[in-house]
Amino acid sequence: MKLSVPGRTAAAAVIAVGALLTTSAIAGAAPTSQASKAAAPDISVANVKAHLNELQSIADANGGNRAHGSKGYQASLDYVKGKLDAAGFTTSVQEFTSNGKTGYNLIADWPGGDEGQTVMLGSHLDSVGSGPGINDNGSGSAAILETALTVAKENYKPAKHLRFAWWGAEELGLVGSSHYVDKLATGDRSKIKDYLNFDMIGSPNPGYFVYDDDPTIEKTFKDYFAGLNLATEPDEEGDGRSDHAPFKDAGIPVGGLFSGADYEKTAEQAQNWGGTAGKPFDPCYHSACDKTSNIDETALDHNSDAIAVALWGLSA
Ligand code: DTR
Ligand code: ZN
Ligand code: ZN
Repeated sequence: MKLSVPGRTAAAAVIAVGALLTTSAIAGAAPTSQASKAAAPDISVANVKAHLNELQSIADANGGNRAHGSKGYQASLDYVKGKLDAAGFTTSVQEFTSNGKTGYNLIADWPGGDEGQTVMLGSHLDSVGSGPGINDNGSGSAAILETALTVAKENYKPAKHLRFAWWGAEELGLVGSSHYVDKLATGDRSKIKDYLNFDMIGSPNPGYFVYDDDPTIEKTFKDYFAGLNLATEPDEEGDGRSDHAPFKDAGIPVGGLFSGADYEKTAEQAQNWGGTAGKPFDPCYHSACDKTSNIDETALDHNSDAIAVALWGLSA
């Protein structure tokens, strides 16, 4: 169920101003107007990378991956949960079965806000079996973890309720996120006003793709990147290919960001974004080389900050 237009319009206005001020804040200028209270803080890319280093170490210590049903996945979930518990989130672990193995979703609620108007962010935490999955999808998982920790550090108290999720078994076919949506009580589906998905946001030959599903969420992100003078393209390849799909199928407004996978960057895209034309956005997609060296820091930084701008703007 969508918010009424006025609410959406107001949210869009707050977001646009917030994005402008946030960009200036990130650029160093001091925001000066009342609207600055709505401005999102910078997300520390150094902290996001520290989470990626931890996920890399976990994979290294557990057979080289963090796949569904593995000790590496369990250790990844334990790491994220420990950080959130320490920061004051209310966490829960949801079990499911896939391919004869037990899978786990991690759900974290930030206390407060109107639960009838929940803004939810999600990323899948599992990797494929062939590698550590640092871009796919440590990048999204680490970015929303650092965003959640920044919410706590800022003691952000928005009008709406904030929920974060780390999904299991996405690589087996969106299994964890589908299980979560299937188990939602019918009345609870309409309480989720926005679901934002982040799956691969640090690709080494990056593109800047914005999901073109819900127009308000899409505008949030496009305004932010416009403030950076960065062109974006709709994520047309991604329809149905990540954890936003079950939410969209349930009628929940969805959006998100993507920096590209195994298809090749065009000459025009290289003109706009830099990087190498004729090469994949992520040459290590689903491979053993998807390690911490497989991350473009600038893309990770911009996308992490965009996540915060959208969260602050949509939840005010
Ligand atoms: N399904 C994701 C990667 C992904 C998301 N959108 C696209 C579009 C085109 C190719 C891959 C993807 C995963 O592998 O986890
Ligand atoms: Zn994948
Ligand atoms: Zn993925």
